[in-house]
Amino acid sequence: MAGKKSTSKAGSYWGPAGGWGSMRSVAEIMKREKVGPEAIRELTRQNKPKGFACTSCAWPKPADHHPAEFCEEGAKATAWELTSLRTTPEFFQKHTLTQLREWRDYDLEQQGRLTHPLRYDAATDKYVACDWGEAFDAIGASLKALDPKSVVFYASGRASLETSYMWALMARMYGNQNLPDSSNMCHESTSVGLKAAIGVPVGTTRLEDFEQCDAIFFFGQNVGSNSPRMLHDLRSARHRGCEIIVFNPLKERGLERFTDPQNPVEMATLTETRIATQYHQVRAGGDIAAMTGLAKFLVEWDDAAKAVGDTPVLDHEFIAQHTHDFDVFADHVRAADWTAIEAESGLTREALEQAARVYARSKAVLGIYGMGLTQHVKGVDNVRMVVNLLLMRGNIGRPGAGPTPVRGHSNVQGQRTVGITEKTELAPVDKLKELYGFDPPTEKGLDTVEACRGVIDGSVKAVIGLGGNFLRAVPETGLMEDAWPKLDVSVQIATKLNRNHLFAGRVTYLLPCLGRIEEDVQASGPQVVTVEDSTSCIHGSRGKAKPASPHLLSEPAIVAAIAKRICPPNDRVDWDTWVADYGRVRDAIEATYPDKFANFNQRLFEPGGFWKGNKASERIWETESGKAEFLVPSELSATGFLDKAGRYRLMTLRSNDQFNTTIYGYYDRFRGVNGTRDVLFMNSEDIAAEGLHEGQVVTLVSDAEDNHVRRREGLVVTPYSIPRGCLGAYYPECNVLMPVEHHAEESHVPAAKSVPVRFAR
Ligand SMILES: Nc1nc2c(c(=O)[nH]1)N[C@H]1C(S)=C(S)[C@@H](COP(=O)(O)OP(=O)(O)OC[C@H]3O[C@@H](n4cnc5c(=O)[nH]c(N)nc54)[C@H](O)[C@@H]3O)O[C@H]1N2
Ligand SMILES: Nc1nc2c(c(=O)[nH]1)N[C@H]1C(S)=C(S)[C@@H](COP(=O)(O)OP(=O)(O)OC[C@H]3O[C@@H](n4cnc5c(=O)[nH]c(N)nc54)[C@H](O)[C@@H]3O)O[C@H]1N2
Ligand SMILES: [Mo]
Repeated sequence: MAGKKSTSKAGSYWGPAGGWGSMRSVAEIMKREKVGPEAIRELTRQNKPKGFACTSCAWPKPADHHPAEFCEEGAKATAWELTSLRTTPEFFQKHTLTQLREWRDYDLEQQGRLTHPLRYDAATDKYVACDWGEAFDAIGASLKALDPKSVVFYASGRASLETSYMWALMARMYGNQNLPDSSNMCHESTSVGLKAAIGVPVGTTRLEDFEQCDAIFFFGQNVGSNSPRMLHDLRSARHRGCEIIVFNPLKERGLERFTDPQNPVEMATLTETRIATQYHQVRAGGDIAAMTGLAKFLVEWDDAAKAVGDTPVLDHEFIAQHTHDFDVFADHVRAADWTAIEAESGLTREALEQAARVYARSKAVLGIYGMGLTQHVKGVDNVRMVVNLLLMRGNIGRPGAGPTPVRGHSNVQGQRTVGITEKTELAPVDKLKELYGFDPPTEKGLDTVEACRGVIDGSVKAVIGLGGNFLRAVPETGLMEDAWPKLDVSVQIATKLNRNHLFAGRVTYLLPCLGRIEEDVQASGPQVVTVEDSTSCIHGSRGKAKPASPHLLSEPAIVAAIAKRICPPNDRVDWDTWVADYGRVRDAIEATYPDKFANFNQRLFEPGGFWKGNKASERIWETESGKAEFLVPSELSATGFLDKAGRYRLMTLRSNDQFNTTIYGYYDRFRGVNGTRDVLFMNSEDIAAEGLHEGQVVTLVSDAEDNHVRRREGLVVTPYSIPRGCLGAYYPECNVLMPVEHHAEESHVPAAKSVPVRFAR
């Protein structure tokens, strides 16, 4: 299964985000997935009250929705799930896992939906169909034979609140909280950073804040590809005159300009809205420096105003009443050195002054950010610098202002809300004890990085995956793939075949489940599930499509069946009743978290979702000091390593044609890359300095200086507008270059946006 020949011409796409390009792209995937009329009908129900919540990103679903409340990426996600293609037991009869490991991620998933539960047969190196009872009994028996401490329950952020609650409870009743989830690779830097700084682990803003802000500071998030529905909010904000100041090493099209595919006039006249009013191509890892520069201007202007009795630049009343340690922070930025700030950020003092001027004159500012901030060794400091900046002018807890992390998976925030966490302090230990009469474990569980370490060193004996593609998404994929076959138990609950499934342990099962768009009928009738979006609003979701196969079980049914076999009997936890009626799971969620989920079952379909509340947005600070905390970052660079000759900062990126490890296609339209993913984005001056040329095929090696050899061959040098010393390439194909120990210090998020690499000679 060789890849198509590259026709890459990076930077050659001139169209806006959205527009006709987006319509064409949707049409293509509909054709490729051979979807029927049902999928088209489902699209009209996407993100609407009584419809289903899109399985793509976590951007909020508005109360007054558009006629079509989906975007290019959402349509692709729907087509992907409702494909008419099937990966049947006959397929597995034809291919051994050894053969399939040569296939591309794209080709694996392109076989379509899994149809039958499968057991791995070592003798033939193939998956064979089995029945559900056999699978559950074998999984149950093998897990019961293990020390619970050696078992990991990984969750990808798509599973519903109901499934997630059951999943976390199962792990704790079984005897651990080894509950890593995709959030551990994603916004955990947010959860740790915001919690420490403002007392809540999530953003404080909501959709209506986009109607009230007069500036948006936008760091390291690629809206056009990863949360396109937000483009509507940005576009309206721009039309009101709101300024949008972008910090991103790459000129991302969605941040530059947008044509609304839902607006016939814009489409017909090719009208675009310019999104960014300032675009700063910061170096990868340079945001702490850039924000220090902004803060330095603000403090200096404020000092100057004070000296002559002018109107202050900072909100001193807010700072005095609501914050802690401002003086320490202010002294730190006063002392910061401009030469160092310019060198690390790659931005001039004049450029930073321009941005700071906008901040200083704006009454309400949103700080929006994504993986460009969280996935660094100093990812938590990055997040806290955004908070510092906002706090300086009271930009938290009032309309149009506040930190706005853009979450990834459609329910990743919700999973943490209902107990999927390895951290005891975040688990509802007392409530679980009170409700179910058992002693939940209090020993900290394994997060993703720790789980990887455990797989590599052999202390982890079993990994059970609720969705996702753990082995492909994690760092150090070389050592991880080598170590996986040593597992005693490897179980994956999934909708489509992916690379993780091609690595077997001693006992290995692949369990196919219903997707969220499909009808889920249980004893009490058709079921509804719920998800939480990036702004803490909770939405019901009703699947209506015909299931891909009659042999599929729902995620709650699979979790319950495993739980019944591995957890001690408990007459207060009736797994079967929960599966028969998910409303009973919601009752349990409400009982466990009464303040967030009051009247849960009555509020499933409130337009725009129901808001679970947020203390920081009311300026109630549940922090150590009882106030919002300023933080002095420990270093100016977020990378965690020193620059040196030959060393580059590699950013691993998503294209416009993928959802994480799911590769929809090979056309990264916005970046002008077609037919290949083996590209290496590089500054022309660096290309010349390295003695390379456009189109040359090169090998990158790890420059982590930890005595591990990590190589990625076959990357095509592609000149691109990117700061010197930085490289860009696609995730997950470059994860092999990421050391497992290269992660955010406090949150353990793998530092995927500044990986130290050099060219192999
Ligand atoms: N269609 C689609 N939608 C998705 C996903 C998908 O794969 N496809 N994934 C979902 C998930 S799980 C997540 S977490 C989100 C991810 O969405 P994003 O947060 O947008 O993540 P990335 O695409 O990895 O890259 C983020 C951006 O950060 C920039 N960047 C890299 N390094 C730095 C840096 O040091 N500083 C700054 N300022 N910028 C930097 C990159 O140029 C890129 O534009 O999207 C979600 N939505
Ligand atoms: N280098 C690098 N690595 C990264 C990142 C990066 O930017 N750079 N980003 C990180 C981030 S932010 C994240 S969130 C992770 C993503 O890591 P994961 O969440 O583990 O990966 P996904 O690719 O989203 O998982 C795709 C698989 O999920 C399964 N699936 C899809 N829908 C369903 C469903 O409804 N139910 C079930 N049970 N299974 C389903 C399908 O089998 C599909 O193959 O990757 C991380 N890894
Ligand atoms: Mo993510």
